[in-house]
Amino acid sequence: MALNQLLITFAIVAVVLPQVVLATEFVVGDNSGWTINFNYTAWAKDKEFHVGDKLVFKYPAGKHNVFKVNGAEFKDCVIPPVGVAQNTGNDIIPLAAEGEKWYICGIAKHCESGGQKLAINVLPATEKWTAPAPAPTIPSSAKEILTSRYQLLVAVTVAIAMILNV
Ligand SMILES: *[C@@H]1O[C@H](CO)[C@@H](O)[C@H](O)[C@H]1NC(C)=O
Ligand SMILES: [Cu+2]
Repeated sequence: MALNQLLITFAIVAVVLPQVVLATEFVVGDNSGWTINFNYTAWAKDKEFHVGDKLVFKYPAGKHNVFKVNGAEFKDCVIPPVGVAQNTGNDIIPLAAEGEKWYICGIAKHCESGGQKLAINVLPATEKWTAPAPAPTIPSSAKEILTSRYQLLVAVTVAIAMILNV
């Protein structure tokens, strides 16, 4: 009885886990966070952002903020007239739609002089693993690790089931 419950739990985890872990939270600037004199173009360059992922802007509250802007405002570091800043110091921005997104800091000349601006391109949502086979075109090494972890989990589940002869 308890054994069956364990196996059912494994099976549920094996199905649910990949869809959970494939939504990535990107801490903007990694350990540097959201700050001046950091090259966010270089930071974003080799990353793939997908619908369903999240950006997390981390900084000491009050020192910076985050405005979502359009391409022209990004280029000229202009704060949008009706824009509302995120300013908690731990601003989580879900990427809800595909396409180019632009973010700037609106404090002093951080954007203009400090280069505190981030442009990203958001790709369609990652394919669900419930599809017959994973798409062969997912290039990110992070996802390959996740895939192999998932395959490991499935293999372990199957092995346990076989050993226990259920
Ligand atoms: C930031 O990085 C990008 C991409 O690596 C590079 O093209 C650009 O010149 C860098 N900008 C500065 C200000 O260093
Ligand atoms: Cu700033």
